[in-house]
Amino acid sequence: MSLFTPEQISDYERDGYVVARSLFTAEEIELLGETARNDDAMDKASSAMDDGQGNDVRLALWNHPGDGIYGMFARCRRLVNAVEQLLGDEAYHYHSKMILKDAKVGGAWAWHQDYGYWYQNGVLFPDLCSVMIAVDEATRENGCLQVLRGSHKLGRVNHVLSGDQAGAEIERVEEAKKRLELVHVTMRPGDALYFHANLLHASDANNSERSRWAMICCYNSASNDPYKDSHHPRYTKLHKVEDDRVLEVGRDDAKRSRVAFADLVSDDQSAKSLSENESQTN
Ligand SMILES: O=C(O)CCC(=O)C(=O)O
Repeated sequence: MSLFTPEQISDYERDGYVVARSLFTAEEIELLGETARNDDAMDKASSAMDDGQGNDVRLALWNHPGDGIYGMFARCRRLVNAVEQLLGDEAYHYHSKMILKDAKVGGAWAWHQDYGYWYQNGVLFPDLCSVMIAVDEATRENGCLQVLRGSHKLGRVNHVLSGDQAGAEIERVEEAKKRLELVHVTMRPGDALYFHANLLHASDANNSERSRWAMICCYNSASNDPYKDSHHPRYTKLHKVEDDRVLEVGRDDAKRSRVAFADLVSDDQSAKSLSENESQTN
């Protein structure tokens, strides 16, 4: 089944993103949120990175989608078929992550392109797409994602390390802001934002009383297999599942979580390789 209309595909090509409203039902998204909030392994695996503004951003990441509820979201036909429409190619799972942006303390994300990181991993083309699934409602108050509409057309902008995060060069971002519209992407639980790997995006800290958790599933094109090994997988066939597996697995306590979380401190070399590159040139 193809999800997006030709108009939505044109929107994605022009803007670098498109939102699929209510991609997941209230029951599906509640099961996802409940599993994640009770997932001790996720909590332990989650790492806090300094946002450089006095708060921490917390996230947990896993490379292979698995057979639990996280995997059913990342592998279900309604979501993946739409990614393949946008990529114009077979998609494979590059990794997924949960952004645990807690009430009052959840940190800000600097302006960046995902490809600013992934370029370091031997990925030649920016032919990747991320899908941000709102677990909680995302509003301006709790730090929803912000995007610069059309910024995927800038190509890859240099990224530099600031605190624990890599951000796009600030001068370019400021100039891009003068020419491109800044959009706050507010979302209801179950909405999904599909966005291009070169889209500039950021978010503010969460100073509100309400958490803003979101799961982001990232896909690479099969034809864009990285030319070298990194901490994210090279081409690995993605086995799609029928859409009703989300609920079936979600309702079965014994089957819910079950993914191998990455050790972000030792495994995530993208930011580290940026700092190494910088010191080489300095
Ligand atoms: O959840 C957010 O606010 C931003 C997350 C993000 O940009 C990322 O994981 O690359």
